[in-house]
Parts: sequence; C-alpha cells; structure tokens
Amino acid sequence: MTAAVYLLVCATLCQANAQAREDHPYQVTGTYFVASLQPALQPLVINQIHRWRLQLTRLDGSPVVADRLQVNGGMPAHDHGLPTGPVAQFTGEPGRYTLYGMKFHMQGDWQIYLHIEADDRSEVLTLNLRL
Ligand SMILES: [Cu+2]
Repeated sequence: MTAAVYLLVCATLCQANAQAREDHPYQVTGTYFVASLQPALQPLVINQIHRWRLQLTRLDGSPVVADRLQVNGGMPAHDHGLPTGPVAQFTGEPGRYTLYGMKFHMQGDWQIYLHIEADDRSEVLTLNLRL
C-alpha cells in the first residue's frame, strides 16, 4: 500500500471512528466484546430515570446478539448499587440494545457493569462514569 492510499484509508476509518464515538460517547473494550453506550440524557443529571442505547460488538466490529445480557452498577467508594434495577432489552437489530430504568441519585464516581454471555463466552464490561 502506498503512503497516500494508507493515509486516505486511515483518514476515512478515523473519521468513522470519531463519528461512532460522538454518537456513543462511552466505549468499553473487553477481551471479547466492545460496548458503546449513549445515554438519552445529555448531559447526564441525577435523579432522573432515563434510557441508554447500547451497541454491542465483537472486537472485529461484528454485532453481538447476546444469549444473556444484564446491567447493574453502583458507587464502589460508597458501597452501594444503583437506586433502580435497569433492564437490557434487545431492539431486534443485531447488536443493539436499550437499557431501561437507568438512574443516578448522587454525584460522584459510578460504575456500570454489563454482564454479557454470548458466543459461549462470558465477560463483564465496566464503564467508569463521573457525575
Ligand atoms: Cu454514593
């Protein structure tokens, strides 16, 4: 590949990646799976129940239809969980889920855990989030 072609390819891919990051501001890459997350609330505020969009892929970018997907979270420093019990629901479109019932009741450092079972593998992806 010539340098010019390489630069063109890189520019296109990097732009696409930047676009994906803009749409889904939070991204967690694990050993097997990648979660891209977009809260419906922008900016995030406390004490409001809302939805998140989740895009779940393998490392190669192919969409994952999970056998099982659970979401929970909490504040490790305060030793408490989320004030709600959010539910992950498959949208019907491969790799796309909606997390219903997300809510944060205080400011500080939160973690969101996605428990994923797919492809005969199991992984927990952790998103660190500061409100
Ligand atoms: Cu707390």
